Amino acid sequence: MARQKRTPEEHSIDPAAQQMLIRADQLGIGTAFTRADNMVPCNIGSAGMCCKICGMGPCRLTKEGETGVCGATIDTIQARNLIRAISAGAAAHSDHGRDMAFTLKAVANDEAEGYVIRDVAKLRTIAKLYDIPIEGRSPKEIANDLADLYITQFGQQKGEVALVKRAPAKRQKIWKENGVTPRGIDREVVEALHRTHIGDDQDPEHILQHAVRTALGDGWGGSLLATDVSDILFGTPAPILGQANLGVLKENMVNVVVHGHEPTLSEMIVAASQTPEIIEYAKAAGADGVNLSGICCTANEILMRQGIPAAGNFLQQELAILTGAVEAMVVDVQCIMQALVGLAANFHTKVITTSPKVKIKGSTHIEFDEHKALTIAKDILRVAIDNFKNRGETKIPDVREDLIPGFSHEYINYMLGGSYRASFRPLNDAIMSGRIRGVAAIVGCNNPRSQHDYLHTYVTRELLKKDILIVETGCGAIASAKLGLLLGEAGLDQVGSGLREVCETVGIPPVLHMGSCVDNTRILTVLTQIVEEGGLGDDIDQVPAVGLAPEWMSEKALSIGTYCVASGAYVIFGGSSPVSGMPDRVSDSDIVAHLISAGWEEKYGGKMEFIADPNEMIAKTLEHIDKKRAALGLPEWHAEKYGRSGDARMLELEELPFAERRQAIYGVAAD
Ligand code: SF4
Ligand code: MSK
Repeated sequence: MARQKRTPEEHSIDPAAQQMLIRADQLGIGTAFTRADNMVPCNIGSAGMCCKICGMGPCRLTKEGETGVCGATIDTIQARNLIRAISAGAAAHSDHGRDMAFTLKAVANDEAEGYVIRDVAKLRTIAKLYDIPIEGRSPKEIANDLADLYITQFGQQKGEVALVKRAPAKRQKIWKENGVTPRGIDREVVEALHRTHIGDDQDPEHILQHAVRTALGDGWGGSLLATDVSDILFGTPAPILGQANLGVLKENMVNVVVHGHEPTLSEMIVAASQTPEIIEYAKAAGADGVNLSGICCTANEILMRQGIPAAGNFLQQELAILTGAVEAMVVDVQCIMQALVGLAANFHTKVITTSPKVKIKGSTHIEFDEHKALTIAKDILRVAIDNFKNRGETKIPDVREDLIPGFSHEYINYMLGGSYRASFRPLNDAIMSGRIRGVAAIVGCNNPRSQHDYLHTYVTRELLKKDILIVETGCGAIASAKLGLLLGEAGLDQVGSGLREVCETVGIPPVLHMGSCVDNTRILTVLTQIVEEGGLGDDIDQVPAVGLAPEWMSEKALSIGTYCVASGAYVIFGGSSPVSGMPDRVSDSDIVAHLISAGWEEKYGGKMEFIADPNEMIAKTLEHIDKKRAALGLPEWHAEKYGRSGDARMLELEELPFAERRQAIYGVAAD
């Protein structure tokens, strides 16, 4: 039975998306939104109760006490399904990290055309963490050693992944005690697949213990090193002006949209698009130049560093093509819908795949190779420019919003204290006093099963009112950008008075864009630095902080959630639970949900829950933050306690006669 069809307004809260959905309807073209309406999810599979790992199945368990042909129980099947999803997510992130490490190696050996080491300071800081000698050595010599160390982490068989030592000392001890410190990034993923083959690990708790180890190899391994190397090669982000939404596409220019995850190709396309030969080539084709924009996390990578606009988040990849104004959508890896190719056939858009790992039937494949990166990037742009003449009718929504992205943990540290006393002290103090009640990381994807961008922005807005500082990554950050929440002054009138004072004093937006999906590791680093600064406990699980992925859909989100939980965070997912089990579950099918919440909380201090109702997400976030504040002995948060300083107070004082103002500010009576 098909679900009831939703209207464009019910599909998305974004006016640009709504306009494109109306256009799709007029043209009779389907999108993920309409396919989601037509495709009713299987209620057995979505609850984690279907096993198809061997040829005796698939076994669908629908009754309490039922088992698969091999005797597998529902909790075993759910745990196996969950660890397989987490492992796929960890593999995706970490393979991205591996490619970054190989690129660093090639750059260090002068084998990567067009790339340079942009952030030598970060290279030296990171190398020092692993005792790689830096004094008297060239950046390339240091980079060569760091690349070798990072490449080794993937195939390492014994010991500990080297990056794990960047976690708080107490946390490392917890991992050791629970036997979850990752040995090698690839090893944990392979072992997860081995353990879940028919007839292997069948104790759900034991399976989930390895899920934690695999995810930690992602968060404190593959993803963390991906972020390190991206910063070293392309620059550590700092605030920069950008724009977001489909209105960044330009009528008079060749529009090239880069989509996927890795910055290696997109950064080179940015460089190629600015060369005189490409600009001339575009002009000869009748355009004013090449206009680049991004979708998904590739967008975040080049937005954070270069201010290149984001055309949209995950659910806007098809909508960008529906404008009719995109000459080429250039994709690398992850979150690329197969439907793009069929959709593009209605327009002139070329879908260009570039990764040796990703081909889509019907697309154009121009394989990327970091050794000839600039040449390939120019070739890709020429294909797009040649396609400009084929453009038909266009409809670009006149909807875009400014934003300030670029809040790397290095920049947050700097902005809080300046060059001479960079420190997390002011942030810790603001949390301790209650000006900032706590921190929420709102991250992750879009999912057409819910209203596009609604959960992200509703939860963000409501938490801001309660003095919660928000950090964001991934498609969630693009959702907030489109709503104007990533601008200095914009929306501060809707922010709690204590948080507002901090934002005004430091000069930051109340929502900090910290990057792409792999950059969730920046959030782990911030939490570690908060702990190391002192005053908020001696481990991440004591910090009044919560992670939320309200519109999650990818397996990577599950890996991120798991490594955050194992790092001590309370993580709330929206949407449906992949381990929900039977409706009104009471016994068997409750076990895995219990293990990943109360079970993991007992071991790691963090827990994972799936909560569909946004108001419940908000209530649980605040309840958790207040519980952590109380445990630290911090004062109870009061909405009205602050708000008598900052810009608001200054404006108030400006109204007063000089003598009274002097008295109010300095406590000195007029002469
Ligand atoms: Fe069925 Fe067991 Fe095979 Fe899974 S492993 S498909 S439960 S027989
Ligand atoms: S792109 S993983 S939809 S955040 Fe990183 Fe967005 Fe989720 Fe893909």
